[in-house]
Amino acid sequence: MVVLHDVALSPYAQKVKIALIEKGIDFEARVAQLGGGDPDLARANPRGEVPALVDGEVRIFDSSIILEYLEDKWPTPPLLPSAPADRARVRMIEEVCDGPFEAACWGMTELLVFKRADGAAATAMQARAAQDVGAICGWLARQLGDRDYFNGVDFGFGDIAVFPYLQIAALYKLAPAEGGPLAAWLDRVRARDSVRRTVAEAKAALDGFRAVAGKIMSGEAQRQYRDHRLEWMVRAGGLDVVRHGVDNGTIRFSTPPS
Ligand SMILES: N[C@@H](CCC(=O)N[C@@H](CS)C(=O)NCC(=O)O)C(=O)O
Repeated sequence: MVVLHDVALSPYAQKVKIALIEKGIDFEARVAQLGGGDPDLARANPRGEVPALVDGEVRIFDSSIILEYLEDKWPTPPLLPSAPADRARVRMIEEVCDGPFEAACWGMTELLVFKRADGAAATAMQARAAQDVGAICGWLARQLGDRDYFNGVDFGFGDIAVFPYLQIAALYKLAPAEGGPLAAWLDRVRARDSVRRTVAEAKAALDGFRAVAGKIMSGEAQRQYRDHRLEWMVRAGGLDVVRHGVDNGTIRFSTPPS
């Protein structure tokens, strides 16, 4: 059986879980310990990130690469559109969602849960996150156009790519605009079994996340600041947040695989 190294609140892991369920693939979700100290996860993914997928001898990291693998190995039902231009469109949506969209949502978590800044600095950074999410949602609404799904006629990777981030943005009350096309799309997608199960598992993991947050804030474990996230933090005015996190050992950077 396929094993998914999982953290239910991770948007990247959610993408893979929704795809596995949609494709009807039998899998075991194994809860990973982030921040080091999980040899199983380290074997599956030298970056120490979730998601990682183990299929017999095959070990794959990175949610986008895992989705492509699932589509290649289990093509039915297809979750990518068939026309080359549509496939490229969906992959571009995924690129924006996994990059700047995720980074702005993650920035809000750093501020609201991990209390990385306070006072005027925190207010300015939250405003920046809201501005970024608003701009990205405008772009997403144009991508959706008059389609029911980002993927096209049917639900697929285009939708899986957007859901985890729009869901977080909605929790933080940053988006989507009430009554708009993205809100209608979100309602449509939330009604799917794959999404309901993924959301229910994420809600059930909230207490565990608070415990991990406590460990990170006390310096027992570290949050990974990488690529888009790190860039967002610096761009949003959080250079001191990074400096402080490095000094007090609550932040780690990515390390090359060895
Ligand atoms: N590009 C990767 C990103 C995965 C990622 O950053 N996962 C986060 C959880 S949301 C993680 O495991 N971080 C490791 C850590 O915080 O120690 C993907 O698409 O799978």
